[in-house]
This record gives sequence, structure tokens and C-alpha cells, in this order.
Amino acid sequence: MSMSNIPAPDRELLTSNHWGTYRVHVKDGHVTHLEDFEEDKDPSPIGHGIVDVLEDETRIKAPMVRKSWLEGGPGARGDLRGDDPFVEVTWEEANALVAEELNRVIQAHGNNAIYAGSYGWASAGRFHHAQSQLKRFLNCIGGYTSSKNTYSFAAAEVVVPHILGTFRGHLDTTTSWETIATDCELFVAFGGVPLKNGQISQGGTGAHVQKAGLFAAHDAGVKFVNISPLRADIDDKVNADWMAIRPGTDVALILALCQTLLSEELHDADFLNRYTHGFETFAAYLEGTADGIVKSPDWASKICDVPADAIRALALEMGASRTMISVAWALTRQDHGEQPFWAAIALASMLGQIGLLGTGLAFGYSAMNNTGLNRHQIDWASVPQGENPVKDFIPVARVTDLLENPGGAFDYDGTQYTYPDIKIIWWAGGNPFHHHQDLNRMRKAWAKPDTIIANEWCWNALARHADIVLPCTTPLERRDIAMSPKDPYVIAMDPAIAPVGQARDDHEIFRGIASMMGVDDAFTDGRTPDDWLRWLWSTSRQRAASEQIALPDWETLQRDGWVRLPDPDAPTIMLQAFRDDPQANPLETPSGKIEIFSDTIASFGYEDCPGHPTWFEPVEWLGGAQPSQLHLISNQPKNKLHSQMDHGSVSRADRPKGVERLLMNPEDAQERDLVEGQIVCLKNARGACVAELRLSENIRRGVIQMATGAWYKPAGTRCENGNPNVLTLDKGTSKLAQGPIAHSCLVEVVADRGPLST
Ligand SMILES: Nc1nc2c(c(=O)[nH]1)N[C@H]1C(S)=C(S)[C@@H](COP(=O)(O)OP(=O)(O)OC[C@H]3O[C@@H](n4cnc5c(=O)[nH]c(N)nc54)[C@H](O)[C@@H]3O)O[C@H]1N2
Ligand SMILES: Nc1nc2c(c(=O)[nH]1)N[C@H]1C(S)=C(S)[C@@H](COP(=O)(O)OP(=O)(O)OC[C@H]3O[C@@H](n4cnc5c(=O)[nH]c(N)nc54)[C@H](O)[C@@H]3O)O[C@H]1N2
Ligand SMILES: [Mo]
Repeated sequence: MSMSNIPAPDRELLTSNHWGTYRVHVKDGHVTHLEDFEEDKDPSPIGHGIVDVLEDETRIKAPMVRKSWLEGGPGARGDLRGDDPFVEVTWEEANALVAEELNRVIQAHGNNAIYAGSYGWASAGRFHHAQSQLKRFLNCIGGYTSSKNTYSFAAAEVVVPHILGTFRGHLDTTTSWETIATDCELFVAFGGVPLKNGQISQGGTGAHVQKAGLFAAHDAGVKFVNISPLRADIDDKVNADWMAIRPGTDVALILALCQTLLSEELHDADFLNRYTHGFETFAAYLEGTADGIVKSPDWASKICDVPADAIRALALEMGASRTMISVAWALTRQDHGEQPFWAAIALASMLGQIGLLGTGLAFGYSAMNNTGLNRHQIDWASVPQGENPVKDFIPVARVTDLLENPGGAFDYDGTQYTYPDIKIIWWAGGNPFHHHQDLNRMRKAWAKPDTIIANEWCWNALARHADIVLPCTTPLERRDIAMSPKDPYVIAMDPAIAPVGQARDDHEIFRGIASMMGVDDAFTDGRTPDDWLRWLWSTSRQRAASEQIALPDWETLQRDGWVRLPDPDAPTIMLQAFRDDPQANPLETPSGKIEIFSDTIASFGYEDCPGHPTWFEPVEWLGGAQPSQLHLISNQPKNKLHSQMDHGSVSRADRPKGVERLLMNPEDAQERDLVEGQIVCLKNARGACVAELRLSENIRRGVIQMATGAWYKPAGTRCENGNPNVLTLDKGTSKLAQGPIAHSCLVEVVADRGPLST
């Protein structure tokens, strides 16, 4: 039931997603394999993981309704979500059930009783962007309670605009990799330069550049320092110095670097004077004027467990070198996650190299493929979402609080708000049973709403915990365009096979419900999907043309399959215009300068986020741990994107025993009588999960690492697949941003004795 009237192209088929672009090979209507895109010199294996699960038993092939809900109506046995069987229904029945339930809830409770923050990455493709389709549809029927910010770096999204005027703007103008090779001497990387993460770029990746950028810098003689509990956070080839810091303590280390620069008079007073605001207050904090604590290397050493001499030496070296400071996003996903980026901005300001070639500051090289990838950034057209009349929102990671506490108050960025009372949850293109913390707590709260609707293509934990499951297509079953301002390639995404089973494109799903509710004209704007694609392309072509970039017409794009934008003439330098002329190009902060002290944040009076970068003990960290406890880093997985295709061949190949792997230092293992390859159980008061133990000297003592992504498979409060989010704590970073804090987490690890033993 393909909606497209566009004929198949006379060339090899293409597909694209966040992890890369591939040629698609099809035989008898089935995808046989994908082939790496010829333009990509460092292709990612991740994409290949979809082939064997496209049509297998994990695929949702028809609309499904949870049995108790179907029999008892909205609100029936929410506690059975995740355990109840499902009953297949027709699309007509499913659409009618959804339309009727929306009408009921809107009439009885108002549109703010619908929560459709629907956070998540979905798939690439400008038209079939699941959230845009969902939000456009809901805005046609009066709106929904939304969410703000991301799980990636919520703390930075709220704090950095107060300090630098914008966060995203600076992220999108990260200093180009090529200038690191030519103009940097010392590259200090908090959280490393994890090439595993550079496989990904939101909205589609044409060719991978992070490895080439890193290696070129190394070949040019740049010295790297990897400040991380994990040696593997930077590739062995670059011979980085490894500072095996305790997780969650980077702020103490950064403050000591600042204090050393200050006491050695290595700070750039002219830069601080001309470009920053409030340094004196911060300097007084470094000197301990108010609290009597000098933030010296000796002080920091006791917190971060890096030798004081090494801290002092690094400060002196930074003061004497052309230095780039890179801070991984992970540092924002921890308790008081507002502080590391703010402290790093203060440190880079003291070095005075911001806005120059190859030096200064960056938010996470290789967090994605686009970090430091020099490119034109066209404001590509997207599906307009319309206006949401409902003003209620939550900071994205407060979803469990929202469900637990209707009518309750929460603080956020200087204002107090109230949680609405949610009756319907709708998710399309995200997986809260992947991304949220303290999943056992969330699962309980998830039992409360009357109705949960999910658009999904595979039977993951989100689908299993929904009442109405609407089966959607994957990009291999629909036509789209991958075009992202984060990547120079535009890719025609071809439909390679017919939709599997009764799966429908998200757009088609919403069109069906819109039609039942009498808003199909508003939803489609009178356009067919093909009309939308042509509109998206012609609008985007015009926007490119206004920036002197000529793009082919629609027919030519379809014929050729892809186009690469020309490279910009000059490298990108973060904050260059501000550096060149701070009067003509002030920052969008109250002072127009870098706010090392923020009067605005100070005026909020938050005890957990005062007016300047401050060290706080995290709620969970090694400094406050029992001897039996270890610090769990649950970082991004190498072989997949989040939970996507965890069931596919590429991810499965990485866990031969079926469960996620856990990395531990051999000495920690010996103390616990644990051995390589053993199945272990991680546990704390919030839950437990299993993992296969792997030992390595490349992780600091006291720290264990387990990638996220395993599909949540609860047996009581224990996850049998190894999803670390049964262990992580669900609490906001601070009253300022209320961001998630997955990386602040203590656990115990014991030999596994089976499901009933925990
Ligand atoms: N412990 C811990 N937890 C974390 C993190 C961490 O570091 N540690 N990181 C956090 C971060 S940074 C992030 S961004 C989040 C990621 O969290 P998510 O973005 O929610 O994770 P994904 O697995 O990418 O979820 C995307 C979902 O969309 C579905 N999907 C794909 N294509 C389509 C489509 O076309 N239509 C529809 N309807 N659905 C589709 C997929 O099957 C999948 O279920 O996780 C966060 N959680
Ligand atoms: N392959 C793959 N790539 C991805 C993703 C994926 O799921 N798979 N997800 C993408 C997304 S949505 C995002 S947001 C980015 C996230 O990008 P990041 O936030 O950079 O990702 P992480 O892998 O969580 O963290 C990077 C490293 O920081 C280190 N680290 C953790 N805590 C601390 C600390 O307290 N101090 C120091 N110094 N280091 C610490 C960890 O060892 C970790 O390996 O990755 C993107 N790239
Ligand atoms: Mo993210």
C-alpha cells in the first residue's frame, strides 16, 4: 500500500539514517543486505543491524490493543501494562478507538491532559519525522502538554544561554577539526573524544569525519589529554595522557586549574576584562574568600582523585600552550550538570583563546559526527507543526514526576510551574523505557493514565507497555529526503520494500485519525505525501539559493540519489565574530559578554545553582560511597543508537551471552571474587539487572561501565537483558534545568544467582 506515485529510480536504491547512508539490495520484495555508501570512507556498521529484524517476529504487523483496555475501556488495569496480552484489531477499529478516546479526554479534562512530549530520536527523513507528524496532528485538535529540552544535555541547554547567549548556536559552530591540526598544541578532553559516538548525526549522516579529524590532529603533533574514568574514550592511536578522574568530579578539577592559573598569574586579564562579566566574584570563590576553601590542586585532588602535582602541571601546560578544551555532553547528564560546562567556559576564558583558530572551547568533539564538521548550514524546510494552544510543559526528564504528582509544583529556569493531570500519553519516535532513569519507578507511574498510545515498528518495551499500538513503517518502506543542517549530504531515501504487514507511515496513521475527527484538511493541508516531499524540496532549494548554493531540481535529485553541498570557503571558529569585535557582535546575555557570574541566575536564589560555577558533591559519587559500591557509567552504545536495533544482528553480535556487557577493573573484580565472562547482577535500592562481566585495566578502579540500549525486560524490579536505567536515579540536575542525571549512580555488583535472588 505504498502511497507514492513516483516511479522507482533507474539506479541502486539508497537509504539514510542517523548512523549513515547505505545502498539497499532487494530481492523478491525483501531487503537482502545493505552496502556502505561509496562516499563514506569510515562507514558505521550500525545500519546493517536492521536487515534481519525488518520482517521477523519482533516486527509489529498490525494494530494491537491491550486486552484489559479493550475489554474494560480507558483506565482498565493500568497495572497490567507490560504483562497483558494484545488483541489484533483493524485500522478502522484502532482509529475509532483513538478518536473516541481523544474526544472523551479533551471534553472531560481539556487538551493539557494529553502528554505528547514524545521525546526521542525516531528515524531520519524530513517528512516522516514522527514527532513532527504527531505534534502537527495534535495541534489540529487543540494541542497537548509538551516537553522542553533533551536528554542529551538539558542542563547545558538551560544554563549556557545565560552565560554565552545561546547553547545550540555555539554547538553548531564548533571550531572546525582542520584548525585543530594547524593551530592547536594541547587538546584537553573531558570525557575524551569518543569515536563510537561520532558514528551518529541527528537527521542523517553522509560520510564520517571524526576519526579523520582526530588522527589528522595527532599526525600534526597535537598533544591529547584524556580526562575520563575510561581510557577507551579516546583512540589508542593518539597516545593521550590518561587522567583517570573519578566520575562527577570534573568541576573540582577545573576549579583547581583555574585557581592555579590565577595564583600563577597565567590568566589573560585583558581577555577577562574585555570579554567577560563577573570574574572577580568567581576569583574570590577560587581564593575561598567566603567559604575559607582555596580551590587548589590539593583541595581538588581529594575530590577527583587525580594527583595534585598532575593538576598543577596540566594548568601550567595549558597556560603555556595553544589549548583546546573539549567537554563531553555526558558531563551535563549528572547531578549539578549545569556546572561542568560553566566551569569549562570560565577556564577557557582565563586562557583567553576563545574565538581563535584551533583553540578555546568546544562542547564535545565526536559527541556526534557533526561536531567540528565544517559545513554550510541551510535552514532546510520541515513539516510545520502548527501552534500548540496548550502552554503546560515539563522539563523533559520530569515525566515520572508529572505522572506521580498532578497539580504539584516544580521549579525551572527562574519560574515555578504546575504539573497537569495526564489522562493520555502518546509516544511516536522515542522510547521512554530506554531513555528515562529509574525505570521501575517510571513503570509504576506509567500505570496511572487512562490510555497510552504508541506508534512503533518493533515490539520493544514501549510497545509492550502501551494500550493502543499503531504499527509504523521504517525508512526502508517509504520515500523521504535526508537533509540535515548538520551534514553536507542530501540523500534521496528510496522506498525499498512495501510496508511490512499492515504497517503505515506515521503521516498516514495520523491522517486516518484526523479524517475520523474531521480535521484531515487541516492536517494534510490538502497535500499528498508526494506533494509534501516536493514542497519540502522546493522550499529548501529556495533557502539554499538565497545562500548562493544551487541545488538540483526534484527530478534530478531523484535520478542521482544524492548531492553534496560545497564546502565553506573558511573554517568555522566558535565565537570568532564576538572575539573580533565584542561591541559590534555582543553575546545575547544581559552584559553582552561571557557571564562568568550571572546576575540572572543568582537572582533565582536556587541553593543548587548559584551565580557562578560551583563545586557540589553529587547525590551519588565515589566520595560518598560504601566500600562495596561502584560508580556506574551508562554511556552510549557502540553498536547501536540508543535502543534502536538492540534486537538486530550488529548489536547481538556484541553480546554473545545475550545480555549487555559490563566493564570492570580486574582488582575490583578480584575483591568480589568475580571473573571474566561471568554473568553478574548489578543492584541498588532502585532495581537490578544482569550483565556479562568483562575485565580491563582501561577503566579506573571503583568505576564500572555498561552501555545503554538493552531492551527493558522486567522480572519484578530486575531487568533480564541488562538495561542500566533500572539502576539510575531520577532526579533533576538542579532547580535551574531539571535535566536527567544518568551518570550519577552507585551500584553493587555480585555473582548472579538468578531472578529470584535479588
Ligand atoms: N542511563 C542512561 N540513559 C540515557 C542516556 C545515558 O547516557 N545513560 N542518554 C540519554 C540520551 S542522550 C538520549 S538522546 C536518550 C535517547 O532516547 P530515545 O531517543 O528515546 O531512544 P531511541 O532508542 O533512539 O528511541 C527511538 C524510538 O523510535 C522508534 N522509531 C524509529 N523510527 C521510527 C519512525 O519512523 N516512527 C516511529 N513512530 N517510531 C520510530 C524506535 O523503534 C525507537 O523505539 O536516552 C537517554 N538515556
Ligand atoms: N554509537 C552511538 N553514538 C551515539 C549515540 C548512541 O546511542 N550510539 N547517542 C548519541 C547521542 S543522543 C548523544 S546525546 C551523544 C552523547 O555523547 P556523550 O555525552 O559524549 O556520550 P557518552 O558516551 O555518554 O559519554 C562520553 C564519555 O564520557 C565519559 N564520562 C562519563 N561521566 C564522566 C565524568 O563524570 N567525567 C568525565 N571526565 N568523563 C565522564 C564516559 O566514560 C563516556 O564514555 O552520543 C551520540 N552518539
Ligand atoms: Mo542524546
